[in-house]
Amino acid sequence: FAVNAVVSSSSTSAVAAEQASDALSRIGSLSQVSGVLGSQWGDEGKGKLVDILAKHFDIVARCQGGANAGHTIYNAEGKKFALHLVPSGILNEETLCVIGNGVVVHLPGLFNEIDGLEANGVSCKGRILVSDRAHLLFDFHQEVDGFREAELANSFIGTTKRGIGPCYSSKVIRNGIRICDLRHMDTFPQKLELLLSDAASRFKGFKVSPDMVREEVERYKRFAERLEPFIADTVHVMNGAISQKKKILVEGGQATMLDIDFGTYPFVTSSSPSAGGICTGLGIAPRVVGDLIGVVKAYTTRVGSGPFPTENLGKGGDLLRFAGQEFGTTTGRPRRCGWLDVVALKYCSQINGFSSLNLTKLDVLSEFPEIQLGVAYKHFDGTPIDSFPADLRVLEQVKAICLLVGSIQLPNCFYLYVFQVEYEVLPGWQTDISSIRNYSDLPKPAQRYVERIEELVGVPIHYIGVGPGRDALIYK
Ligand code: 2SA
Ligand code: GDP
Ligand code: MG
Repeated sequence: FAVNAVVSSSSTSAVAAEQASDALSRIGSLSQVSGVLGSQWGDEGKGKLVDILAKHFDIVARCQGGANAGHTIYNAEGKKFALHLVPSGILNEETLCVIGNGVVVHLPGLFNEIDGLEANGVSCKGRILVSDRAHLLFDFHQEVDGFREAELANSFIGTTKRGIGPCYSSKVIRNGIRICDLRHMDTFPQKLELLLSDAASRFKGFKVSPDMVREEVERYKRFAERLEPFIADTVHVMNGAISQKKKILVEGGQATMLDIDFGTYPFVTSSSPSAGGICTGLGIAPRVVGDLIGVVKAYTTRVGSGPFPTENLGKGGDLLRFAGQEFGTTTGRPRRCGWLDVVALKYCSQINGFSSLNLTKLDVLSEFPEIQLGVAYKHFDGTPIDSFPADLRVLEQVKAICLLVGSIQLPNCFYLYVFQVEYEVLPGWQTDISSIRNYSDLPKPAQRYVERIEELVGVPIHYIGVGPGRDALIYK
C-alpha cells in the first residue's frame, strides 16, 4: 500500500508538473499585444487574471472607462487591493502601468489610489504613465452624474456616479479638458469656467461662483505639479514598445454588454469596453492586437438597471449573491444575479473574437444541486430569436407572459415583445472545489459544465477560477 501511494502521488505530481509547464508555455505564447475583456455585464474577475498574467508582460494598459471600474486583486500574502484607475499590473514590480488616452481620469481619485498603494508597500514611482491625451474628469462631472440620474427618476441608469457619462459627454461635445491642458495654466481657467458654466446653465441645482472657479484652478495647479512625472505621450510609448518587441496586456474595464454601441443601450457605460476600445483608447493599430481573453463568470451578475434576461429575482439569485459575495467593488451595491446567459456570451464572443475564455467563480456554484444554462431566447410563440436583440422591448421579462395569458385584449405590441429564455439543466457537484488545481481533479459534473460552455460558445476555456486568491486558478 505504501509503495502504491508513493507511486501514485509521484505520478500525480508528474501530471501536475506537466500541466503547470503546459500552462506556462501557453501564457508565454500569448501574442505581443493581448487583452483581457469582460464578456458579460462586468465584475467577471478581470483584475485577478490581469494580475496573474502581468509578470509575463512588460506593460499593462487601461484603454477606456475610469474610476467606475472596480478590479479586486490579492497579493502573494493575501492582502486585498481594489483598483479603479490604476491598472491591475501594479502589484508586479517589473510591470509598467499605462493609463491610455481613452480613459477619463479623476485626479483626486488617482492620487488617493496611488497613496493607498504606496501606504501598503506598493511602489508606484516611475511605474505609472498617464496619457497626455486622456480627458480630465472633474468633481463637477460626478455631481452632474447625480443630477442626471435624479432627472431620469424611475428610468435611472444606475451609474456608479463617478462622472463617467458627463466626462465623455464633454469629450464628445468637444469642450473637455485634457491632461496636456494642465501644462497651460494660462488658458486652463477659461476652459474650466466654460465647462462649469455649461453645467450651471443646464442644472438648476448646480451653482458656480468666481470663488469656486478660482479654488478649483488653484487645486488643479497643485495636481498638475504632482502629475507631471506621470504624464507621457502614451501613443508614442506604446508604439515604441511594440517596435521593441515588448509585451503588452490590455486590461478592459466593465464589459461588452455595457459597451456604448453593443450593450443594452441606454443601460450601458459611456465607453467601448470591447475589442475596438483597445485601438481607440491606446492609439495602437488593429493588426498588432492578437489574443483576446474573454472573462466570464460561471453565472451572470449585473449592477445597475437594464435588461438581464437570466436574472433570478428569487431565492436562487440571493443564494448566488451571498455565495459569490456579489457587491459592487466601487459602490458596494448588491449585484443582480442569475444563471449564465450563453446567448449574451456568444454575442460578446462574436464582437471581440475571443481566442480563449477565463471561466471565473466556478467554486461559487458548488452548493447548487443543479445548474442552469440560458441557451436560447424565444418569442412568446416559440419563434427563436437568432441574435442578441438591440431593442430592449424584445428583452422584457418573461413574467409579462402572465399578464398576457390573463388578458387577450392587451395591445399587440405587448404580445410581440414578450420573450423567454430556454434553459438547459445540468447536474451540480455539491462538493468544495476551491483547493483543486488540476482540471482532471474537478468533479465530473463540473468538467461537464465547463465543456458544455466551450461547446456552446465555440471558444476554449483555458483558465478556471476556483477562488479569489492568485493561486486559485486551474489551467486547462
Ligand atoms: P457608469 O458609472 O456611467 O459607467 O455606469 C453605467 C452603467 O455601467 C455599469 N458599470 C459597472 N458595472 C459593473 N461593475 C462596475 N464597476 C464596479 C464594480 C461597480 C460598483 O467593480 O463592482 O461598484 O457598483 C461598473 N462600472 C460601471 C453601471 O452599473 C451602470 O449600469
Ligand atoms: P472585475 O471588475 O472584473 O475585476 O471583478 P471585480 O473585482 O469587480 O469582482 C470580482 C470578484 O470576484 C472579486 O471580489 C474577486 O476577488 C472575486 N473573484 C475573482 N475570481 C474568483 C473566483 O474564481 N472565485 C471566487 N470565489 N471569487 C473570485
Ligand atoms: Mg468590477
